[in-house]
Amino acid sequence: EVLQPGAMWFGWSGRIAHATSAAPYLVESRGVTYATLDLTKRDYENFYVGFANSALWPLFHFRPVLMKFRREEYAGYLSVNRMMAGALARILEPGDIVWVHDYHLIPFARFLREAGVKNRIGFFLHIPFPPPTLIATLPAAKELLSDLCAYDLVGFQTAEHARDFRDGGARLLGGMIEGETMKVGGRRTRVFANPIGIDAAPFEREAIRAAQSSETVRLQKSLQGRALAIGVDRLDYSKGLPNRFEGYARMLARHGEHLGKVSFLQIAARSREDVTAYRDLGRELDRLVGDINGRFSEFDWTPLRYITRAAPRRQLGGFYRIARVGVVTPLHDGMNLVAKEYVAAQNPLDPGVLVLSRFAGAADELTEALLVNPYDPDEIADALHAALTMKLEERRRRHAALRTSVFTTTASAYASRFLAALEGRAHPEDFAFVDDYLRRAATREARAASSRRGEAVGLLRRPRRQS
Ligand code: ADQ
Repeated sequence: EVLQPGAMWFGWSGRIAHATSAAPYLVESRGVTYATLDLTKRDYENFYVGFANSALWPLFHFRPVLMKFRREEYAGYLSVNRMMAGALARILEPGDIVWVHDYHLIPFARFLREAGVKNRIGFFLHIPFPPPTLIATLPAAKELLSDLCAYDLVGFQTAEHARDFRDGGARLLGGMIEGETMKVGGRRTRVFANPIGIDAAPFEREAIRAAQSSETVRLQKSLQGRALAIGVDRLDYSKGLPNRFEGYARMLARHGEHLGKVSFLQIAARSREDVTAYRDLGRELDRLVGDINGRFSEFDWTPLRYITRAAPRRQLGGFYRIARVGVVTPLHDGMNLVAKEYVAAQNPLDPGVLVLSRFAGAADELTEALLVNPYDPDEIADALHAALTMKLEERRRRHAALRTSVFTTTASAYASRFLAALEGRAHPEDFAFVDDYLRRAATREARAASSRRGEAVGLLRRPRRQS
């Protein structure tokens, strides 16, 4: 993919160094500048492991009990944001548009403003936003809400997240709401819902190709005619894996006709292992998988195949395509792109069935999936049974509706809508650039490519148009 010259990617390098970089390390590739900064171990622990992933992540996923707030970690979060904003401010040019991504960088615009930056700055939150009573439990709630108001535009995955943010601003900061605009202390911020999507057509093409690959053929052979159910997630407590497995076990116990007739493949890439809650989850799942397989296995059948490594992206499409059921049951999720990828990968003539949590952002659009409350393992069990026994005609009807949605709200639709809102107009010539950018920003695999730890925090400087 050819990026448009003039674009810049700016963010953490994913590396830990003895000293925080004074200036970004610059690499040019095909006219695109990658500007990255190293963090010290202490910065990494306070900013990334600490405040971002042990306070914000659990709270924003409705798990206040898992939230660990420590003032020194919040101070580290602010200081990394200040340092990164200062480094960007020194290389920004007047016409640049700045698009900041995700919860690691909420105060970024405040520090850019303090450094005198007058450019348009937008922010997109990839994860859910908690309602006012929940965000109020965070000791830094008011400060973070007001930091979001330093942006010109704030985007959320769903209308509900956008509304919860506006309600929080009104209740905690006394903000005035006029339609999509929130006014706090003389500043106006537009707040809107802009669901993220995937590059649906290329993903579909890749899936068709991958279905013929040696890996997919091997998987197919190993099934020996059994139906495949598939789950693909990061190993994260927001993804609801224990309830998913329990739901599957209940389905097997209750509907004996599926014994020996279905294989569940769960690919769960280990993630954030520096955070205690993730290690605890790993152990809980090891035990649960052992229980289920011990209880139901036959000498020639394993009901649950469990892999704790990431699968190469080019394989996944083929696996999705041959899976009769796609199981996506997070307890809470900003969007969940796996749900969309599963839909895009299906054969429209003989499609599989998507079982989807009501509390994934994707449920707003993918209403023809089998929607479940992921807190109820029996509801998951019922949906799995319904999916495995669904007639072709109903599978086709549901898939056609899901497919239309996935092919409409694509990655480029998302990006062009955000940029149009940020600038007040659209520039179709930038979309190719943006597509590629999104692959970097929004897909886990791409984050892994740009960062040793599988996650980068980044922002975008839009290409200047040659007029
Ligand atoms: P994530 O929590 O990482 O992202 P998700 O959107 O489901 O969640 O996945 C991102 C990508 O990673 C997908 O392209 C998926 O295929 C890939 N992936 C996930 N598990 C994998 C595995 N085990 N092996 C290989 N690839 C895997 C955050 C938010 C989401 C939001 C996205 C984008 O938490 O709610 O949808 O950002 O905004």
